[in-house]
Amino acid sequence: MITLALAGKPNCGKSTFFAAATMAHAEIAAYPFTTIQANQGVAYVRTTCPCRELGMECGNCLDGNRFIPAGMIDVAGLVPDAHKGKGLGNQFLDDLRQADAIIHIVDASGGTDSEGNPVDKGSHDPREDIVFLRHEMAMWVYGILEKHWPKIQRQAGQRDFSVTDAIAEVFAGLGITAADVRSAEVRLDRDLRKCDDGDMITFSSHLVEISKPMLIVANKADEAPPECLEVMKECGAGFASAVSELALRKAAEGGYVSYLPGDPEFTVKNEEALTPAQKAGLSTLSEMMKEFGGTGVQQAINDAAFSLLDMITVYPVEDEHKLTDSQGRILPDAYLMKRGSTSHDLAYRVHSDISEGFLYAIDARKGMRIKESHVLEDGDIIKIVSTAR
Ligand SMILES: Nc1nc2c(ncn2[C@@H]2O[C@H](COP(=O)(O)OP(=O)(O)O)[C@@H](O)[C@H]2O)c(=O)[nH]1
Ligand SMILES: [Mg+2]
Repeated sequence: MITLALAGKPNCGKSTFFAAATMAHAEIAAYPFTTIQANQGVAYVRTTCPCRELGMECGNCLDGNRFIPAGMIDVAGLVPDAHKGKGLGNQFLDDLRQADAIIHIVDASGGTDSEGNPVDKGSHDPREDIVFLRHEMAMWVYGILEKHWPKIQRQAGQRDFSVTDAIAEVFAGLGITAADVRSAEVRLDRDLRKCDDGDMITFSSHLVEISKPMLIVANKADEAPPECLEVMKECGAGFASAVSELALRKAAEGGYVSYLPGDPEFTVKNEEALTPAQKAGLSTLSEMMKEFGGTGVQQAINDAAFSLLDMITVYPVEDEHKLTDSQGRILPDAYLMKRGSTSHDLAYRVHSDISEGFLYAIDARKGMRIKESHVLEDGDIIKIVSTAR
């Protein structure tokens, strides 16, 4: 399962986003450090289920929309200089370890200062928050590297000693791979052995960018002044209103509206049952969604999975004709896999025994045998034939 971490300064809306995305309870309040311990939950990536197109009803999707679980972590608010231990910095940064990608929630309304304290709307430039988070993360990595650097330098003179491998070892527990280190080295374009502190900081920021890709989400879009929306757009941010998504999911749960996370609009089910205040609330929501094409919460999760992490969806089956598992369930599983994954990678995901006994696979859509090196495509339905059962 992929894991997405919600990061950002206090009061930008992380816990609201988390509550909406997971529909789990999280404390939501307008003062810093509401979330003391990282909240972990399950959010869902939305994709089109193949069943409709194949003229079937799989029973595992909602109106042809498949929701695939992804881990989500609500990382408590990061303040400037968190890497020096300010706020609850190091603990929060540690939470980012498990993350495959980071969704950086930014308060696009400009109504909170760099530490998350309320200020007049539009008076804080939200672009500063983007710079600050990148800097914090780079300095966090740099801090770790700095500690290990003297020893690495001492060993660097030895024959057969790889500085790259040594750095990779230092960061192994943080989900940073040797390939990430090599890519960061290439970007830096300098001999690591001859680097000064400035180079090391630059190297650290490359390493963060490569190993923890980040999506910028301009939250509180519903109350953001136009000039704030403009600057966030220039930064390539997607817009969101976590508070709207939360309200909608609750309204849907209560049976007031028809809405699936990620829909561009919703429909009111029972107009008469609503109070005038509820009606007015839903009407404001509807206007906001028209302006932004939805609440942006599901879009952010999907962008993180499909654009940032470059995932595809693959459906393993045991019966390539009926597209079922051994119990007759149609398209029982949907896996998110990195683009470029092979049928052998899928076999491994299903079970290591299946992968060890791999004979061949069948592309169920084409009814064709495929080799273990065959690169899978988005929406593939695959049967693995293995000596293992
Ligand atoms: N207008 C608006 N307010 C929001 C939105 N998301 C969160 N908030 C409010 O911002 C405040 C802080 O939210 P919270 O989720 O606790 O932020 P956190 O500290 O980052 O976890 C609360 O008063 C929320 O209701 C949003 O999309 N729009
Ligand atoms: Mg919070």
